[in-house]
Amino acid sequence: MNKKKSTTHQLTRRTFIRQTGIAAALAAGVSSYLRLAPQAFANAGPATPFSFTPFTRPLPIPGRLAPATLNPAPGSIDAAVGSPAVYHGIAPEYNPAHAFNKASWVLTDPSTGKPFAEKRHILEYKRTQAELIPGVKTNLYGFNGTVPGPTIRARLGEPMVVRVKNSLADTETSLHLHGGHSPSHADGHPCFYVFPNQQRDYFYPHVAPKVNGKMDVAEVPSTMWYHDHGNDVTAFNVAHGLAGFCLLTDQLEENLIKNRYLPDVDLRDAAGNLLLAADGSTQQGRYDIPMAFTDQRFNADGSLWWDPFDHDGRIGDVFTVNGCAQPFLNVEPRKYRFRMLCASLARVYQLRLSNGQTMQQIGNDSWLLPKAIETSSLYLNPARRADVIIDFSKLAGQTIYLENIMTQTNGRKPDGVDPKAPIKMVKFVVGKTKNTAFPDFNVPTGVIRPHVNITAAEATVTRYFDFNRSNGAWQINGEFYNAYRCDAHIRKGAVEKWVLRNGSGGWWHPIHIHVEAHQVVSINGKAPPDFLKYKSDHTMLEDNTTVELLMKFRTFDGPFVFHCHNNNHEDMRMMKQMEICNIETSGATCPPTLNGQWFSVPQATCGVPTDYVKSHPGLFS
Ligand SMILES: [Cu+2]
Repeated sequence: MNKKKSTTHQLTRRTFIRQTGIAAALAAGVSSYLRLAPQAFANAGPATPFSFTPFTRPLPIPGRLAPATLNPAPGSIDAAVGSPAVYHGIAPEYNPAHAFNKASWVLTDPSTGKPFAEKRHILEYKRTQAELIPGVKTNLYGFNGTVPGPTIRARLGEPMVVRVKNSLADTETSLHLHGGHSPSHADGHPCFYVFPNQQRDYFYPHVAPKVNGKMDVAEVPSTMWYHDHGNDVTAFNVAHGLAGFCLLTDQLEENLIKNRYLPDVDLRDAAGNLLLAADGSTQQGRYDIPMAFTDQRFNADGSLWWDPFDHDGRIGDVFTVNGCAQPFLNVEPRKYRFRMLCASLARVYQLRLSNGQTMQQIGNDSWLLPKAIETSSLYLNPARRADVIIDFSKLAGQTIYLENIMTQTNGRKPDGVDPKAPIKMVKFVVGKTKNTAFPDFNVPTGVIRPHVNITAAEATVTRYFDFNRSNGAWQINGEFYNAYRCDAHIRKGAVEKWVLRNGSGGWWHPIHIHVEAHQVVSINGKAPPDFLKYKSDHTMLEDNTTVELLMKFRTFDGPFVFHCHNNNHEDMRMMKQMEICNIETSGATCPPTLNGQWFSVPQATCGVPTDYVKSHPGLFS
């Protein structure tokens, strides 16, 4: 019943978009149609009609994605469109002729001395039900039925195939590994659909760009997350639960763990043996806890409140962590590592501890920082991750809270920080003793992960992107997103400077750029705060703000996107497509932009699935 209501809304919007020809209008750059979609709800929505006692339920820790046998095996079927097993075709990396043949990127497993074997998994989009609020059943979408989805455990140089099944009857999906350095076909391009009742293999090589023939330790991600990225429907799908963590280690981070600079990412006994779950998956380490924050709003029947015509950005009035409204967490009096993720669509958080003590931020977005930053509060906007150490060692027997002091009443931007109006997010109940079988850890005072600075002098191309609003929807450089248009044709190997500008006085846009980390150089002409000086996979573009950033494009060619990660803005077309061309030779000429015609290029050349648009000419019309 609940889902029916939500689904009806969604279908209404999608049907509305298609039946009214909005997609065609968008493609043509026509904006007058948007008068058909007024800002029916200028405010955040009606208050959630449930009350509950907070901090009565423990923080859920997502399980790990279990290993799976894929039958038929990846690569064993021809890339036949319509194949019930692998709809969009096999990852082109299985083609020995492909430039990114997977064999050349596999690292040696230090525990066996042999190349890593390929890991295989299944992620199924399915309907599920959960009690985000105690006693209130809410129909949701969940990867493998859980909210958040199971945590993917990855290793640098260990290839992975995730067979994605779409068991949602009525929506096209696309899976994005956010903060990952992945081939185009597996990057979650919003139009590389997995259609209802179809499946598709995503190949993740889990690599970092190479320098002098070796993968660069400075580029290796730690805390990625995955979420749905389907065209038009990302906001609805993410709000309904389609998000999860992906935690990756490399030799550097494994050494940090071994030398007790960081806690173990996996659950082990005191002798160091991995403790596997019944399904064969690894489990989350004792002192390393992921926390995904969302804000939700509910209808009286328990379903999520959803306004299909809210293009401001959805703001909830119930705060959940890992799918549980205001949980508690029992901790020992010692240090913990928390991987915090803002999985909200539009809400910005400023987090602090209720006792005023500081935290050590050791990572921003996917990457560990070169040095820990001591801070009394953490800034988290949509899609941002903060990798944080909290020390409970002097708090035995006490209780403290993680609090949000940022107030926000609509999706446009936060109202501001109000230290006098904290919202308690998590209650930490500190025990009196700690388990001495497991040693303490202390973040290194020296370098955690090195950072290689990109200098402005390296940039050979400068691009300007203006983020603006047009008749209630969202544009970049005066255009709505169009999958048939290439907005930035980029030479692989190039260093580029991008200037992101938001001249509006009333809107914030967190801009996410796929495939590569970027380095923020300046915000309104000034140096960024310390935690933003290194690598990011998105940048918050506040109102009346210009951000300059540098990025290098490496490893992969093909189409990728960049967009606002206020998912409601993204769905209303604040997105652009870039194509990275495979000609690295200096002085050589890139071929003319494919202008969205990449679907007609053989997959071994362009790295994208075969023929998906050609067989579905109605997709964009
Ligand atoms: Cu935006």
